[in-house]
Amino acid sequence: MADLAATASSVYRQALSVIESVEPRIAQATRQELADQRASLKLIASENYASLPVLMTMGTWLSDKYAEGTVGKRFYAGCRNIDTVEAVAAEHARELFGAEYAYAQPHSGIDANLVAYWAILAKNIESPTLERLGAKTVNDLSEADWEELRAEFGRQRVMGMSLDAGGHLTHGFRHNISGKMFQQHSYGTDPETGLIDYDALRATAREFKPLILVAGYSAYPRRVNFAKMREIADEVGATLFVDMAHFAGLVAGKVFTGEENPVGYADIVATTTHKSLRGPRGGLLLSTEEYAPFIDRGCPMVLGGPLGHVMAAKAVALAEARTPAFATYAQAVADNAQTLAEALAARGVTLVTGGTDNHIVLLDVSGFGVTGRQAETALLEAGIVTNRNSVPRDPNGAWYTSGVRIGTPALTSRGFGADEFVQVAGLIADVLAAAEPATTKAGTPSKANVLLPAGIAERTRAAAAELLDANPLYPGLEL
Ligand code: DSN
Repeated sequence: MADLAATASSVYRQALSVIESVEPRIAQATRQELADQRASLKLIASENYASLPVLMTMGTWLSDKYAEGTVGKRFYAGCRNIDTVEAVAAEHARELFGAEYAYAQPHSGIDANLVAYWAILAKNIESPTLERLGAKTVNDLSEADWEELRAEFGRQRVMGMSLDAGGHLTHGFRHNISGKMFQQHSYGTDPETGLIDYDALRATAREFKPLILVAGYSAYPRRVNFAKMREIADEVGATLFVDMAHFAGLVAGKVFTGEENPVGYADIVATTTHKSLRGPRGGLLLSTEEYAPFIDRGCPMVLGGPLGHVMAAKAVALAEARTPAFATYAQAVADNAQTLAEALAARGVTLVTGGTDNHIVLLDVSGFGVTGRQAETALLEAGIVTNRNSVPRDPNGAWYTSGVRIGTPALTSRGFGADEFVQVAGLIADVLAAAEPATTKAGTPSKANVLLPAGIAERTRAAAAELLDANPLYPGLEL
């Protein structure tokens, strides 16, 4: 659309002036956020820039409607338009991913994962128990049977990738609800290669016998073989649940195909819609027909009323993801990650697993004498936005860490290609080489505070600005 930027400029200018008349600080923060995003090298692997049509779709009165339940079966009257919105989002999701069933309601990735877990518990634990006791619903259970069923939920097991190996909090981490509602055991990565060792994983699964085997990651820079995961799940009688929040865009864009595409192997696949998929903040579930009725209980069992305006934006983003342009984008995300990794390695930066074959590059910064937290701060001062992250078996724990996670989805959306990512790698390496731990009051090296020699932050910002100006964010959008 040729005049999209002009239309958006006019729409947002007017919208911000209306907001300003009610609460000027919010209008100001909104303007400032655009300025900040435009002026920094956004390398957070889980962030992106949604399109203007996606952003515009979120700012409407679809937000005002309650619609608990599912399409055509709501607990509120007057839901016909939300029914349309949800059905269109689900249709695009099914067709894009080739899934039997799609559920567009989860408000976030954690919500999506919780719905998946309760759907698995409902299908595999609650349903057979009700059948055995001749009960139709849990309302028909005696108090004693109800207590026993609740205890049975607490005896179930989940096995996912450990946080320090790249798994997500919701994959059974003890400080997350998933680690408290399930007995959990995690699998890590091979200490030499940093890769998933499927034989070791199989041996652990055989011993632990989880109800749910979780595959997927937040900080693992490699592809997963879902056919092998399925084989292992089948061998131990587990349900295979895949969290593809990070790499959904690479699945949608057909960069991950065959055994690297979880749809068709997993019983349930969860994703967020805002990372590599480049949609609005939110969650989405895909499943086999078998799991559909259990997932449909998501709201109100786990979720509050669906966000009509966000489901609408998911539908728009999923429609975008079905275009050839999105496939080109997804391939560029993966190609750019390779380039970035190679350029960093050439500058002597240690990479977990030695490189990448997805959109994530995980730097082990310990060789520079700083913690992940110090590296994150130094890079931010220089206008490079990243996030610190544990590396496998991290001696600095999850707060300070020894790693920095970076990713290519956002800058690829701005139009960065190989040349730009080589330059970005150089800027990162220069900042890391210059960073030094500050000294604590006790005279020891700090794990938190970092020093950068004069001028380096300014020089890096200036070099970044050239790259950013040449690849503007929302070109033509003027507030
Ligand atoms: N916060 C997301 C990420 O950064 O990967 C996961 O929840």
